Amino acid sequence: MLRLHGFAVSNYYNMVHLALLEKGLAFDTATVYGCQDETFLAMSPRGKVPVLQTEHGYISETSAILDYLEELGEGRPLLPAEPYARAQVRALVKEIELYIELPARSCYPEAFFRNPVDPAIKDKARGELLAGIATLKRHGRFAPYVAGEQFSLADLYFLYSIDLAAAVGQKVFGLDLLADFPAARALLERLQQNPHVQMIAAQKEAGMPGFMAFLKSKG
Ligand SMILES: N[C@@H](CCC(=O)N[C@@H](CS)C(=O)NCC(=O)O)C(=O)O
Repeated sequence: MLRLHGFAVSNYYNMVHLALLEKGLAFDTATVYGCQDETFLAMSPRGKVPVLQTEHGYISETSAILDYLEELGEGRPLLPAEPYARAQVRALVKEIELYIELPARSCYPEAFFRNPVDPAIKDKARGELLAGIATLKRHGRFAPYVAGEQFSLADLYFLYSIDLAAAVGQKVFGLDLLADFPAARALLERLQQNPHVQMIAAQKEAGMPGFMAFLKSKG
């Protein structure tokens, strides 16, 4: 059986968790925080979560895990059948990851842990975030899902990147990144009605004290 390693506060872990639930695959979970211990690096070469344990071995990197799950060909597909449409979903995934999640992440210390971020890094992140949101406005279809009529991998990245990016916009830059993006706000509301999304949100809340204790133990 598949085993998902990671922790419920991690947005990347939650992308894979939601994919497994939506696809209806059998799996269980094991709590582990990303770290540089040799034993964990043997599972995840860069020391990050999520990691998927399969009958063949471990897979790290969210997009590789999600592709693997699609290629198993079991359960509900989260990519369209047609190659051009698949490429559009993958492009949206990359755009959200590279141009929204990653610049927002560079400001997480200040937004969520009261840990000031270097002004030069913030400046760069602000410009990149604005360009990333503009990219999503241009490319996303929101009909009602990011890539069109079907829930897809792009919605996983959207759901678990946009909320954090919006919080960074608000807390670090005093910007409402979704102010003139009603389609994105409507999709967030729709996705939050999904029982699996609600379950993951409850697990995130329940996992917060353990994660904070882990951070404290690292000093
Ligand atoms: N590129 C990785 C990013 C995953 C990632 O950033 N995971 C974070 C948690 S959300 C992590 O493991 N951080 C722990 C660390 O860096 O020590 C992926 O796509 O899976």
